[in-house]
Amino acid sequence: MKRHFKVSHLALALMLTLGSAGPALAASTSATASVQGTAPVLSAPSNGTLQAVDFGGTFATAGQLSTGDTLVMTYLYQDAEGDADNSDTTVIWSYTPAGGGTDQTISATSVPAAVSGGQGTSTITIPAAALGATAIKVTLQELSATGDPLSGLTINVTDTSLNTAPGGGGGGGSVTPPGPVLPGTNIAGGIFLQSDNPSAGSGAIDYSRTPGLKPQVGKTYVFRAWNDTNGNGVWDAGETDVTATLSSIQWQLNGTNTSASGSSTPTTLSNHAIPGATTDSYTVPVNSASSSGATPGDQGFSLQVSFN
Ligand SMILES: [Ca+2]
Ligand SMILES: [Ca+2]
Repeated sequence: MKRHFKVSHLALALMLTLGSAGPALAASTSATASVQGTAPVLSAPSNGTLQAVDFGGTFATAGQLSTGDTLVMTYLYQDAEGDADNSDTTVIWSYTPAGGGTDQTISATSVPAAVSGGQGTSTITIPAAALGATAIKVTLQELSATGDPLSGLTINVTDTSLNTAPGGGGGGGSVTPPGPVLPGTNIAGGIFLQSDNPSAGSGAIDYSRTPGLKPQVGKTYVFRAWNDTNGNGVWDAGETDVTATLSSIQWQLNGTNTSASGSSTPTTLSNHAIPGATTDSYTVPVNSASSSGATPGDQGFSLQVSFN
């Protein structure tokens, strides 16, 4: 008890000392609640639509998205108090795989607006795994680095090729081409002898990249497409087989059959689609079963596969 009394006595002395040291204070109200500003607002630079963004990019095929394409999202950032942009940290790009399943995210490089009234951007490269996906999606939130409130609304774009809800909601005047996503520069295709059992890293000979190596009548060849991550045109170990996600395969005959025409008149074919040859394999037929229209059948022509 004695100790307790001593401390209280000391505290009282301090309070009296502090109180007498300052100037005489006027009367004061109680403090208000904390000062509040407003949430930041995002809009499309192209047309000023609120809670909307614009899209641009580089497209391997005009009018349709392809793997390897670069997509750039741009937004106008405005904050009445001058709080800095932090919306870039909320950006999530994704796609639904062609075969279904859960949405897959796409890594992005996002840059905030430098000032209120400036533009923020987010850039992606469409991955090979997005081949065949119907659409590219992106979400982001109006968010500032400081201020109260920090956040505004969430913008949900379910298809970067649309500029009106429902489905799109991008709202801006600038959109991307539509899906489904075509094979682009990072997808390679090759023609192999079926009995070579081609697979990633198998070293099986690619007849479409081996000049002078002639396919044989009666043999069965297979077409394979893969994610050519190192861009060398070779199906290396670890490069994913994407043949099954293609939307179409078409075997073709090409060229002039001079080497086989003999006493017949040479025939020239340009991307002649072989009827029914739309799967991943083709057995070169004898003359009577050939679609070439030439007397020596498929002999003398080149095989080629177009795919999407
Ligand atoms: Ca603010
Ligand atoms: Ca490769």
